[in-house]
Amino acid sequence: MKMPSVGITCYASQGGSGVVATELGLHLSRRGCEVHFISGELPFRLRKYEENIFYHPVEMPHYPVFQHSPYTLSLATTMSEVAERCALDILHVHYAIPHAASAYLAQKMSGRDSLKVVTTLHGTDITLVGQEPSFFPLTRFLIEQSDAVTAVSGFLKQETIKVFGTGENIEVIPNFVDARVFKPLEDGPLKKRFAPKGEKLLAHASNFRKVKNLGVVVDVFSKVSEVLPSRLLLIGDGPEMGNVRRQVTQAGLDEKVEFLGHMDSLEDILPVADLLLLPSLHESFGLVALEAMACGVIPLATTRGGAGEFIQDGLNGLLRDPHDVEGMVRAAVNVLVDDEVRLEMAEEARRDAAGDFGVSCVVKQYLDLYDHLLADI
Ligand code: GMT
Repeated sequence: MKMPSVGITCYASQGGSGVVATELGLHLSRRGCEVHFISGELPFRLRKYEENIFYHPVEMPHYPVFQHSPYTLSLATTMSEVAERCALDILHVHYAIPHAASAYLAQKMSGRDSLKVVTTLHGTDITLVGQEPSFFPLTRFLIEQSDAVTAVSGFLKQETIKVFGTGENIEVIPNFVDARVFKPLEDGPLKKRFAPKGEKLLAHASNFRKVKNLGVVVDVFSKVSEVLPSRLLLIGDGPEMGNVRRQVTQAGLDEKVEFLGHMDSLEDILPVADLLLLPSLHESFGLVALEAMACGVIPLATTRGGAGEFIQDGLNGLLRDPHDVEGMVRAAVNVLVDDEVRLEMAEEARRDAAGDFGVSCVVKQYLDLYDHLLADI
């Protein structure tokens, strides 16, 4: 059977949707698909040569008449050129705005009905950006025009139907983690470096936007550290960083909090933690919580959104309302004081992450979707 040739477009900078798109491309290529990444910049996890992987940058002309260069149109042109030159079967775009619009144009320009467009909804493309009045009708149109739409959680599918009144056919394909890459770490020098006196390590990793509820991350840690010797690792960067730094200093936590900035290979650092804090105001999935689970790190995540579709509270992780600081502190302390409870939960977490949310299981769902679409031709 001929494996499909797939063009993948995503945001190249750090962020869950870019990670999922890139990892999907890499795993598809290892299964024999030709994968062509088409994006403004090289996706950050695509730094080394891999057979069957190609990268096509989007050229952006800069003319004085343009106040802003129209990326969406340049992307559409590159997509249609690559689709023709490389005989693509599928354009698979991650994050609806603006990628699904470019794919729609590219499909029309190619004039080929056999070129299919798959749109994967990730989160704020539906919950925030897509609902901006200036994007709302376009987002709905693109959902309806794509040959297939997937959402990373049942929550996101229901949100799409509720808000846009369309999307009954959306297929839920959850995010995934490569459990050979994200894996537990034996106690060793790295753990000693961050917890020299055997302190408990809490971590948070994100793009530091408001939705991540960083004030609560610091509040919860502050209270946990009053009860238990502990330290907090903050991984990532973004618009809320200034506020977080001020809050940490005002709370007198400078000695206990380490700012690690952007990290390309989260898998090197995440496993040193005992617990990951993700109290987002909403989170369509919360990929980092799944990655933590694969590392045997307990996720303490938000109840608002899709995290409850892979975290079972008290069994393989913890779920609390993002405003329930006291509840989060109690849950964190209960798990952290009892190594037996923590290790049992960590083992369960790793098993669940590597199973239904492991690479093989989820990549197969995408391949089945492609097969189904291409069988209709
Ligand atoms: O939608 C966003 O906020 C951006 C996006 C990203 O690129 O990080 O995050 C979303 O997609 C991730 C990958 O599917 C999910 O794990 C995140 O939960 C989701 N973010 C939100 O829903 C806030």
